[in-house]
Amino acid sequence: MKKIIGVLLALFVCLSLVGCEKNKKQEETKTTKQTETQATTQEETKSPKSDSMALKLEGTKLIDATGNPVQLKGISTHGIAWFPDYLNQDCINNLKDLFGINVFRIAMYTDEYNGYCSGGDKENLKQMVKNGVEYATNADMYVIVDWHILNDNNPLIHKEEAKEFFSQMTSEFGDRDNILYEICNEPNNGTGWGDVKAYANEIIPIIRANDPDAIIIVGTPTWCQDVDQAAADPITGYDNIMYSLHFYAATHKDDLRNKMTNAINAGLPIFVSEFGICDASGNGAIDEESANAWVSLIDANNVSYVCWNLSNKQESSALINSDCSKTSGFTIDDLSAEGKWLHATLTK
Ligand code: IDC
Repeated sequence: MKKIIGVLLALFVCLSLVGCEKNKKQEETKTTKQTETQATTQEETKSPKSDSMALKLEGTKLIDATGNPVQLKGISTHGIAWFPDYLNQDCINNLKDLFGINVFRIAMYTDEYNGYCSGGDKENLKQMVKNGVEYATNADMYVIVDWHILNDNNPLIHKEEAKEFFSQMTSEFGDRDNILYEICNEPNNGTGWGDVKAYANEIIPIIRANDPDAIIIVGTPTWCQDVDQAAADPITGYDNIMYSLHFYAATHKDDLRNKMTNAINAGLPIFVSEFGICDASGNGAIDEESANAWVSLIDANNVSYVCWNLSNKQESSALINSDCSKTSGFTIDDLSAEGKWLHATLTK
């Protein structure tokens, strides 16, 4: 008898345990379902992504789908081949929270260290760009895919690779509205606007075949200072084309600021897709006075701007202190002098 009672008791305990486990599982499913529903409801109350993030140009100004002016403010990676580890979701979320930025630029060098056209692993570089785009998209941010020419001073040098690259990127991302394509970082060393324009006229149709309306940013001669040349002879036949002006505040002052004003007055849509507040080498002393003069002018014209660079390299344009090896979770204390200036500027 005792034996039978023992067996029954054990059976009872077993059954109750199974029951508990089942309830727990049901609870878990419920919670997951609730989270999914919450996410869907939030998605539904937001207008669909294509409507909420699409950008277009009205004259020289960027506007959103409802016609409101948009100013993008953000951070550029250093070359992703040098500093791949900053391309991670936590990092992008962290930069968005800390600096309040809404755009992230992915700089893929074409001709420097392990560059796309100079012996780098093309597939791996493309994958990094794609990952960066996904992270920025997950964070509801805009993202610039930057074909970062520099050593290769004329974009025509690697035109064929550029065609193939932008064709692939746009076939992947052509239906997204948060992506901007920067087709050549900085033409330099005597490359004239004629060559840049010829290049642009070949790359733009390739992008447009897959993405009819993305903002396309075209570099200008002399490391993106000669916006006057583009203003005198802009690209025609396409909408949503912008022109980049780059400045390094300790080197470029009133002369370049005046050039920017004149080009805007002449009707050229300008995008400052890269700037630093040190000198043009990316190093040297920072010049906050000149930097602040730039920001006043930029804000007054609602121009978008992106700061160089996300790294802890020992150079003054690096935003992270060189002794900080984190790749996310930054606080103000981890920032360099330029990083602290950017933080103060973007959060005031
Ligand atoms: C610099 C980096 C530096 C790197 C170098 C490679 O800051 O660490 O060794 O490129 O050539 C630009 C360029 C940008 C430069 C930056 C500073 O777009 O690639 O980055 N700069 O020199 N234009 C003006 C300045």
